[in-house]
Amino acid sequence: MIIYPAIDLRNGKCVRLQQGDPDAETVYGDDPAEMARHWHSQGAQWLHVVNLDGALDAKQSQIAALDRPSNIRIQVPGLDDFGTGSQPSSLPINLVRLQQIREAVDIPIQFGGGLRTMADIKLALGLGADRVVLGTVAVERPQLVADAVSRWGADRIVVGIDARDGKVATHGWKETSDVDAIEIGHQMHAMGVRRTVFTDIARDGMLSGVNIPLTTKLGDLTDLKVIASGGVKDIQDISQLKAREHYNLDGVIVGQAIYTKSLDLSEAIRVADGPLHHISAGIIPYRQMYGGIQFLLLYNIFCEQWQFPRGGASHSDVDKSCALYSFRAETGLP
Ligand code: AMZ
Repeated sequence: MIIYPAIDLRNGKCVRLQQGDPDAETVYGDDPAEMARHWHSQGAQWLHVVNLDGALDAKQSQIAALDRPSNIRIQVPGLDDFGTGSQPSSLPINLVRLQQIREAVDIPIQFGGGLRTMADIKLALGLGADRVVLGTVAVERPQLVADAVSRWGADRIVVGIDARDGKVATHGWKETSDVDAIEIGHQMHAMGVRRTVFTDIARDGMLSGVNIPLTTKLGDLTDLKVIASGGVKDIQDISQLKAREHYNLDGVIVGQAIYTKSLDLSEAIRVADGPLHHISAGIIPYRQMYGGIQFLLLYNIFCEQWQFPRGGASHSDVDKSCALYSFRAETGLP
């Protein structure tokens, strides 16, 4: 499991928001490249960088005060054919920060926020992002995500599923769609996506613990690799996620917890780097009864615990039919 220290950028500074609220901002520094060096020195293997101004659509105010005249072309490696043939004459400040972080550290960077077109994605990759996160556009123009995966591969394109009460939020979380988080996960997997960053908005920046049920459900049901985000407080959260890595958990984003020091990044990395926990049944006690097998203990995967079998209404009921009956009654599923 990979630990991703988060560097959220607003007006070029490192900030943390609470539940994504632009008015609940704490500034943690005005040199993101220095922050990147700091997390790298603590053992970070990846960085998660968010352009909050981009996500919040505040692009117009983000033009960097570059010390070059606007008629000079910006040199972005591999971007000679940027957009329609022209190149931007100045970069939003947070994209300048991305470039500076890229120059400061040699670990991979996951970058998201405000990427709404193929040209945006190309620019972010050209400026040094190794992988980009697409949120709003996955709801509004899912085909663009599929096209991006075809062009750059599923390792470089991930979908950001930011959920408020199970529904996907967009535009810097100012809007909530009626799209279900699990449903869009299925849709994205069908379109070739293989990894998602899943954020529970209510927990983001709140140090209130990770939404483990919904995070594991997403990985389990959709087969997407899930990077958990929102609510990490301390090493217990990392251990709890690590114990559920087999639900397709690929990593976890840590923000507020490492900035407020309720979590030590190097300790988190040590726990996350440990071997995969295997949950295996081992020996299941049973006995031969009424010509069939009676299990003495059964593992309930929904409650994640061993239980005594409930038994059937008649002697001829076997454990499997009892278990199916109970499952149908409890879940309402066929
Ligand atoms: O904090 C916020 N208000 C916020 C945030 N952190 N809004 C969006 N984002 C992040 C998402 C995702 O990584 O978690 O921005 C990215 C999605 O941006 P977009 O512009 O593609 O929806």
